[in-house]
Amino acid sequence: MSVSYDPARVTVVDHPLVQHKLSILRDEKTGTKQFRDLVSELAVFEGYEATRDLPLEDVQVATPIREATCKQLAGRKLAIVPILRAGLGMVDGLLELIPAARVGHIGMYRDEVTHEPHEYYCKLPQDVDERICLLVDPMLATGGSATAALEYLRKQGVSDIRLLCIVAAPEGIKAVQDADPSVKIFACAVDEGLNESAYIVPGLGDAGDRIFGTL
Ligand code: U5P
Repeated sequence: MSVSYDPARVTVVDHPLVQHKLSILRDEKTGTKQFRDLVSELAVFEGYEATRDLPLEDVQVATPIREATCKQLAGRKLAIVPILRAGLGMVDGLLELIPAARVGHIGMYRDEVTHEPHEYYCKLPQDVDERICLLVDPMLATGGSATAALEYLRKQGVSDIRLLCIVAAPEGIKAVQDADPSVKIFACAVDEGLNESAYIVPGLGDAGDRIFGTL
């Protein structure tokens, strides 16, 4: 059964370099160190797309040649919010891109029987409601964790949230879109769907285990 979601609210970052790196990431033979590096690299590409619409303002710069009117970022600051534990793998890449961003953490674990998400730890920047939040988790499977994290951030007053995942399942995209009509979703690939254990097919397995070598 195919799941329909609104493709207009999903950006698939399908740059050739992204597709190439993602193929290596999916390969079961790829080891922990390379997997971790690739997750970080893919986060940079996603961060680049997810920040494409940040507002700019003029700034005067004295180059060695003359004065010039240049651009700098204006407006709201950013927060990177990984969903623990796999989301941590995307933080370093995003911080390379946006060094001034603050980092908040949301801990969700998934009940192995019911697949329901449970929140066990949350620590966010104090002014999170004034920031654009990049909520990150490499895998958007059922969407349970992302939906719960989004709900939590909305309760803290965050208005602009961009969900960055590497691989998404249509089921997860639909669940997130149904629960939160204004979130923007970014993914490197939208896969076929979920298996009976709520893993993404073909996916890449358990992202947290592959990032941290706990297989
Ligand atoms: N997850 C994976 N691989 C999958 C499916 C899920 O690693 O194929 C993990 C991710 O770590 C993510 C969570 O944090 O499960 C998302 O699951 P869900 O709440 O979207 O179902």
